[in-house]
Amino acid sequence: MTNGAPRIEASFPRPSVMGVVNVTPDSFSDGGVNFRPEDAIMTARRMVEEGAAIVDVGGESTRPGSEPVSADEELGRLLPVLEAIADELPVSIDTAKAEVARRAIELGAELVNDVTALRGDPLMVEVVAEHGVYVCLMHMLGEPRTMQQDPRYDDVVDDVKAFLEERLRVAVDGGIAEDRVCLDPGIGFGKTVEHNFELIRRLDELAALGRPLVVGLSRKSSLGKILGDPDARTGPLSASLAAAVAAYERGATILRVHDVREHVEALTTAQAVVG
Ligand code: HH2
Repeated sequence: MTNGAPRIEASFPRPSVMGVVNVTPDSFSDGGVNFRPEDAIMTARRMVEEGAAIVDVGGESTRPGSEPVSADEELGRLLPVLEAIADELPVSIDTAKAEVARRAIELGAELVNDVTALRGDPLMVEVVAEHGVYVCLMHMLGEPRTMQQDPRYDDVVDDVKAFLEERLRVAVDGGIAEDRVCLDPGIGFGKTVEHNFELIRRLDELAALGRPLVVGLSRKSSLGKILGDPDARTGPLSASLAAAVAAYERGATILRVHDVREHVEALTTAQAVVG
């Protein structure tokens, strides 16, 4: 991808679907399913056939309580997959490591999905700026190992908005064109069930930052919890679809999901109904 690529809004019209491909043994909802490269490659191709605008390929779980993996381990998982698909399909790389992002971009990835919003690796800003790729900056309170231990905010929406505004400024000051950037409230990353739903309810306040919003609610435990299981670790597809449609109606541009076909159908319908 070059600096002459279209604005992110042009590449991802509202609503667009980002399919999740976790090349990990331990992700919270699909851990192991796409751990073998051949399975990940097949899943990615199927997701694009089903209507995903991009597939988000990750080699490190960020589920609550997870431990980080080394860059070598992450690349060992990702390279066989990226070598097969990154040139053929629209690919996003889900990593906080500049070295992993750089290798993925060289193989054809067009978006860097950094759950640390450029805080995890001091070289990440430069890698994104230099290659002119898209970047998703996500809010997270704390770090995955401990983030769900009693998260607190003054006002969750105001706090997340201020954080995203600051990270957008860091990105732009570091040479990343603003029209390459999308923002994400980071559902489940240092947030209670009520925090997560308040962020969706008031998503228009985050949309006021003027950048496209990515929202990842798919299968997250808050959905299982509101359906009556206080110990839920995941949520069902039905709840994921309802939540994705609610987020779309409140301004989400890209919905990050595990079940692509169902979400494309639900969002196409929502778009036809609400315009
Ligand atoms: N959620 C997860 C991972 N990456 N990236 C963005 N931008 N937004 C999200 O909400 C988001 C994300 C967690 O989901 P998953 O990838 O399925 O699980 P794991 O982190 O356990 O691999």
